Amino acid sequence: MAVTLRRDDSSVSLANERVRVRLDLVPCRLAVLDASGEVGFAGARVGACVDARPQPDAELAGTRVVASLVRDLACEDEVDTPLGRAARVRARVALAAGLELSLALELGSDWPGVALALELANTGPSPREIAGLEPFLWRGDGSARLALPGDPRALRFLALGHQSWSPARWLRLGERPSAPRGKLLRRCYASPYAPRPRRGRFVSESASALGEPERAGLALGFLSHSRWLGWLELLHEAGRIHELVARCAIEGEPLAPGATVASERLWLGIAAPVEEALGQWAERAGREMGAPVPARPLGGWCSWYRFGTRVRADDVRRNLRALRGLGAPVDVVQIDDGFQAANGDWLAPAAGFPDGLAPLAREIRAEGLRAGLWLAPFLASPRSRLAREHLEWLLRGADGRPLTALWNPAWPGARMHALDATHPGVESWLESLARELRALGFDYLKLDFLFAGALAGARHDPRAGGVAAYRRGIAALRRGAGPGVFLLGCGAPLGASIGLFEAMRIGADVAARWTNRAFDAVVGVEAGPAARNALRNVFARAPLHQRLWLNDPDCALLRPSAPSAPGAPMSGSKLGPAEVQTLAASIALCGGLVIVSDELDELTPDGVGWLRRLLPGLRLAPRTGPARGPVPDSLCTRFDDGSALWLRVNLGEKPEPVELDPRALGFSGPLRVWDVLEARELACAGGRVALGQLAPHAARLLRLVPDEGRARVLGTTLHVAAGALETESVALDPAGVARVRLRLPGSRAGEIALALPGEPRLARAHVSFDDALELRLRVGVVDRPEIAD
Ligand code: 9PG
Repeated sequence: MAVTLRRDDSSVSLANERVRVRLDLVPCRLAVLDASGEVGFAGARVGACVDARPQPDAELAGTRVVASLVRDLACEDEVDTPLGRAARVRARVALAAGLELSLALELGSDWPGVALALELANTGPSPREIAGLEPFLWRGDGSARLALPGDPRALRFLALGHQSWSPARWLRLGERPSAPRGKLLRRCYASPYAPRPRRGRFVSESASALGEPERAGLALGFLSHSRWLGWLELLHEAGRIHELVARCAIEGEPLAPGATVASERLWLGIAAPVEEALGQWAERAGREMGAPVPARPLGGWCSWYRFGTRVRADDVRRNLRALRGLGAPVDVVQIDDGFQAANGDWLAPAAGFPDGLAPLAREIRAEGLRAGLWLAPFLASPRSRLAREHLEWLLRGADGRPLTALWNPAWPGARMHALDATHPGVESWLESLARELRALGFDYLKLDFLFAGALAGARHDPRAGGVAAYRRGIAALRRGAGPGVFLLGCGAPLGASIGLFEAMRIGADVAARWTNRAFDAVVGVEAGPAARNALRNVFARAPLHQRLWLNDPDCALLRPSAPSAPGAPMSGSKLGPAEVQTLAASIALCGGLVIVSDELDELTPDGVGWLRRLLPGLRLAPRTGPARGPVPDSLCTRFDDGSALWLRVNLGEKPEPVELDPRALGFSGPLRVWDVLEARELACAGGRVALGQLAPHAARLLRLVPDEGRARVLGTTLHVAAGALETESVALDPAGVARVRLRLPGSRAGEIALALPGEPRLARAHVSFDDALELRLRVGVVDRPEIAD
């Protein structure tokens, strides 16, 4: 199916089987609707905010001008675009005296939406200040229309959150959105130019979704993130939406006569259901920005959540040894914050690392593992040599003094400055720093507090904005680290990071506690280190996995509940067994990194069992269930063998009734269901199954296997996948002997349960093997034996 391009005196339209795009010429108005005409919008405009600079934390200042008449049109049936072959319409549009826009719309044959590019030209005689560009400006006036099926009161707006730790939530209209308190906290958790959210004004960074849960809705998001920060704003009152806008803040110098500035490219799509919107956008943004997504996730160990800044070389050594004894497939051992003399002086070791980092990196690599190191490359303590010797490298505020990027009481002096990566000295320093770390043996870098690299401020290169500076800095680190390095972003501005990282932290820090209300209250958003805060983002941002990077849900904490040991502040745990299990199962279904952060020798056999079952990671991206609450409460991963893993959690404080609806998960025929956490089969006739009440903070994890009348592994206790990863083949011969081939890296011991055709009972066996096993199991003569070939 191709794209149909039509043009008449008053409009031009592009259509495929899924969407219809119409651009009215007098005045310039855009409509994108699905094939039925029931989902989408009409009457959207494009515009700009001019004759002012963008101001931190404020609405875009200046004069708002919107496109009026479309002048020249150029239509092309097939062109190459960053998203593939597409039809394209280009238009020149009058904006205001001395300013002109050019607009491009691209639609591919099977795209569920359109890509929009906007460029502003200064056609006047003098330089002009441009505060921002507005590639999508929908206002509920005149003939403008938002078409969204369902009950308008049930609409939700996905607020994605600026950086890794910022909350991502599906907001109800009328709800008061949370916002960080005060300037310094906003600097950390929100993007510099997006306005402060309040009742009636929702803000989402980079991308968003709008619609009623489980119904079709809109997917909106910036596809490119090369230079400018972009966000979406929704204004509403008394249940009515009156404005929905996509904006980019344009930093840097005034636009010279004859010069042009482009907005970041925007995606405007229709998602059915609206829960698919985030994945729809992310898939395209990842493609546009060339996201280097590895084929396989990593598993490993991290020092932070057990040792904090007091980590010592011996702590790492001991756990490295314990990992060897475990025989589980791990890839990386990562040293976190605490090894450095000061933030900025990354190559000068702290007292706990008397021999420096090189011997430790060597020991880790001698085990065949990646050696991982944390660092916050854009931060510098005022006490560091780096800041003292290179004042000119620091990002400055409007007053010309080095800006305070952050206040973290865990560090000596607490106050941190940010580096300006547009300074050539910083750029080459970052490159040589990464080169030296690689030379020490580190090939996995957890780059943290990255928001500091994209802050608003006065830079050495006045033409570069925060995003350009940030991307230059990360590029310098990657150049220095060389090929094969694995970069994990953390505390990172998500949009600006697309295309730069193998993996990305997508939520707040975990902690060995469920909530952290005191921290959340001080900060104003749910960003305090706590299992619940981390998990909410895992459920909200699950669709980013494999599309933008590997998601990092943060670490598994498998230690038993216990008070902290005296003098070891992060050693205990307040998590109960159900909470540990919910955290572990959610990390598994996330499909990305699986990193444990316990003292391994302190784990109980239960904890060790969980760790073995989490590794290797599942790899696949789950689908999220309906966003009925602040975040979806279920994830579902489909495997190539036709089976699925379905996780339902209760992140709330009241028991909730749980129901399994196989149809909603895409199963239509007969089904057998294995309860992974209880290691037993559940009765399921194929229809909905009531699963009783789910206690607060608890989880159900089920494996769904289509019953196709042949012998199959229904469940195992070898891995959370419960058979989906480890079953290579099952064959049943007429004599009633089942041949089962299992393959799973590591030392394994556990149970397998075989479902046999026409036989309600399971055949169970205890198995133990390293890496692979071929098992012959006498299961008796069965009704419809299969002939093994
Ligand atoms: C090391 C830690 C761990 C952790 C990171 C990050 O706002 N704050 O003061 C703040 C402090 C620490 C923090 C996040 C915020 O955690 O996510 O995994 O590496 O740094 O310091």
